[in-house]
Amino acid sequence: MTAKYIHCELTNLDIKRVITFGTFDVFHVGHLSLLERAASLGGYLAVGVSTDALNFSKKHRNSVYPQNERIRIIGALRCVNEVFFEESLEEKAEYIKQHHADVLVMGDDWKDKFDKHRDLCEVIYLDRTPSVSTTAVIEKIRG
Ligand code: C2G
Repeated sequence: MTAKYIHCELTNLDIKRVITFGTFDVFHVGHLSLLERAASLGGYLAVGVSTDALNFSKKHRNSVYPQNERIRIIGALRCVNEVFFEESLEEKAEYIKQHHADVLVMGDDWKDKFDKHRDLCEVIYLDRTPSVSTTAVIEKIRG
């Protein structure tokens, strides 16, 4: 079998594309568990990392790590295939289309919030890891 034939076969594989979004500030195992579980639902995971401006509008405080550091950390993960900046919560439909996503995955703290996108892709909410949060980590460091 020639290499070209093998390449052709691989490009024709129907790989399920997963997309998720988040700030991922002060990265912790709750974030990692979400991303690994999201990745396990398909063959390709694209992650929209919230810009500093979007994070501020969501959390009303600046992130500890700036956007360029947060996106670099997420992009280095074995379970992540692609990263991009999420500029707005309202652009989710565009991001889903741009990235040809078959599945949108979010933690269940967002349960029902993105059901309107079920016309574009499957929407799955995964259990949030209860024992850890960026806020708790920051408080712990502050002592
Ligand atoms: N998460 C989790 N367990 C935790 C903390 C976070 O499963 N202990 C999940 C969240 O549910 C979310 C993802 O990890 O799906 C990223 O969490 P955040 O960085 O807090 O992102 P968030 O502010 O929820 O931004 O467009 C959607 C937003 O950008 C999501």
